[in-house]
Amino acid sequence: LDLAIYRKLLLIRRCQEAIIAEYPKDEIKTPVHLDVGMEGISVGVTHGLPTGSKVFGYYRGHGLYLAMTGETDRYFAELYGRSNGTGGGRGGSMHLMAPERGLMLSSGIVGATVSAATGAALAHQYQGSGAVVVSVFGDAVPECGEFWESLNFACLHGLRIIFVCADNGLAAQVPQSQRRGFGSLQEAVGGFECAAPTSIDGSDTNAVLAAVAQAIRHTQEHSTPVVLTCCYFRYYEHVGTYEDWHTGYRSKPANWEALDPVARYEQHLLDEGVTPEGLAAVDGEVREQVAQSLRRARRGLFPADDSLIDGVYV
Ligand SMILES: Cc1ncc(C[n+]2csc(CCOP(=O)(O)OP(=O)(O)O)c2C)c(N)n1
Ligand SMILES: [Mg+2]
Repeated sequence: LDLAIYRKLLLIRRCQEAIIAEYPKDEIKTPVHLDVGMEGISVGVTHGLPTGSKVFGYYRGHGLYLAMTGETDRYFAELYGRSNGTGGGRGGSMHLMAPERGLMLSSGIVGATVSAATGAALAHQYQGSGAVVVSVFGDAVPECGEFWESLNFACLHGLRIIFVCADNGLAAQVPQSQRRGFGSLQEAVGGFECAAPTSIDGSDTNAVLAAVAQAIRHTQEHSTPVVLTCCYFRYYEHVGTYEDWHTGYRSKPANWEALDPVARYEQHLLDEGVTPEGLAAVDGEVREQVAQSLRRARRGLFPADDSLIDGVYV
């Protein structure tokens, strides 16, 4: 089981390393919001979900997609704008989704998927389903009215929903101190009828797994929402494939290594007795999968010209 988690973490990391290597060739036209550094959250919140659960993500969503599907053919096809991509080559990196695997929605509009997630939790309640909904969003979302309306509605109706704030402290280049009229999200939701345990180190995959397992139990037993904040460090610029230390709005932390969720999980496995060769074998498989999918994606067909306005409602 632990190796299955490792495989997911590594798949997310290796896919994004491939994007970073390929992007300068300008064949991938979609903007990319990389979530390197966030792997522990993407895997931790999706790994142990009960059957029938639904996840609503957002534009920084490579990890959620890869953790929930494990597939890379349609993923890379989408990034290369090919017709066999997850969105027929039209959605790009901000709209990776797989409804058939429970990843229902993604959007480039900040906050937009939170109310849809809340609606899905209401549908579950109507249907008498014990499944949970997970709404994953960035730390700018609690500055949007839509978040508070959704939270209010979910608390009022006792919905089984887990709100997960993937907190990197930044909205593009702007720190929370310049945006928020409140302190922490956990404190701010204190008056609502929901559970809001203290925030979690999102680069510690095991901590996220444990917190989400606890949140699932809580929302199922008490029929109240749970609000989790998972802190992590965004490695690259807000959008694009470069590091941006030189721009001056943030600096590289001293405890850099401790913030790497993949390295931390590797250490956990080594401590558990997994051999370095065992880890290398997983890495070899993942690298091969990524290389093959990349090759196939670049050979894929672009959408036909006469399909230009398919899916456009006028
Ligand atoms: C409604 C809306 N307002 C503004 C924007 C412009 N915008 C794009 S990303 C972003 C920052 C969001 O930050 P956060 O929610 O913390 O997510 P992160 O990018 O850090 O993962 C903003 C303001 C937008 N896309 N949608
Ligand atoms: Mg942020």
